[in-house]
Amino acid sequence: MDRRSFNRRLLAGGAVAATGVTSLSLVGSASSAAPLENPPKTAPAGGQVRHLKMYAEKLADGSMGYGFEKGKASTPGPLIELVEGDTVHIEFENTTDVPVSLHAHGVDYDVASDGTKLNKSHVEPGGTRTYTWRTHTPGKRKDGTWRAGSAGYWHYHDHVVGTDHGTGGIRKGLYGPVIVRRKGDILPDKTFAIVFNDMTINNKPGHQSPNFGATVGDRVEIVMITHGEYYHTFHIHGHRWADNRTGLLEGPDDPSRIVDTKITGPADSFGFQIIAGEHVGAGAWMYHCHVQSHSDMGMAGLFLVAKPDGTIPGYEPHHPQQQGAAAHDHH
Ligand SMILES: [Cu+2]
Repeated sequence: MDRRSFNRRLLAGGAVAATGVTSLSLVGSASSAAPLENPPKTAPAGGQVRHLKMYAEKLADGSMGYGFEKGKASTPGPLIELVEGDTVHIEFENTTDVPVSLHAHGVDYDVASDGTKLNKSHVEPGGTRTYTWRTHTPGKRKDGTWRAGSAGYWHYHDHVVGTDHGTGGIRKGLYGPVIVRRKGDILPDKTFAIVFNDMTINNKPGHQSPNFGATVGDRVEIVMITHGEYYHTFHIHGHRWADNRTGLLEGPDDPSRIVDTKITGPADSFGFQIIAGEHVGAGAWMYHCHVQSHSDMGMAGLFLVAKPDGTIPGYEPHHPQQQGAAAHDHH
């Protein structure tokens, strides 16, 4: 994999639904002793040095967002995807009229890339700053104990708008997903970011939650992030996952608990992969917060799983404008 194809994929994962993207990127060789009919693609070894350009912008409705291109900011911001061992230099430009920053969870950085006012690593209006994030593989320390690798479902957010904790920036939509993969991790066909932020989903108010689309058999990855003031229970209908790092089982005896709900609180993040419609077929499958008053207030959307011919049995779109929420497409 070359850096260019990876960056194209990063760019493709931005605000606009990435239809027609031809970049394959992150595609490694699927190693397997037994021949499989459709071996999933896997993450290559890390160790690349990547370069990204990122913007903080104010959107027309008064909200704020991050984007890889000027004028293309979104909430959530674009997916930043790395492999353990990678370093990424993010040239960050603040196009807004207030100080903004970029603060990451899960990756390694010097204090100069912390993204807080405390150490002056934020960006004044009109300014630019390069944030550098590093990642590492698991390893044994000299004392014989193990240190974790960086792999995981993480996120980034502003840490200065409104308060020194970025409370105003997060509320306005300055957040986005980070995935650090381990060499050999199975790659999905598409990735969706679902963020419970206060009582919104992806900053869409109640009863206007985004819908996500896939075709039966697609390997769909969900990055679930929580922000704001409340605790929630994420739930998706018809599909289950393993409550571990990847959401996937390593084998039939893997002791990971299988779940279809997960309690999540502010700044928490997790992710998993599911095969769309596996054992259950096409349909409009709900996903929602399972705190009853929260779902009643509209923290609920649809995972629209289509048949190969594109139809979704029993589904009549009441809000067609909600369809086609941005996917980070991996085709
Ligand atoms: Cu909730």
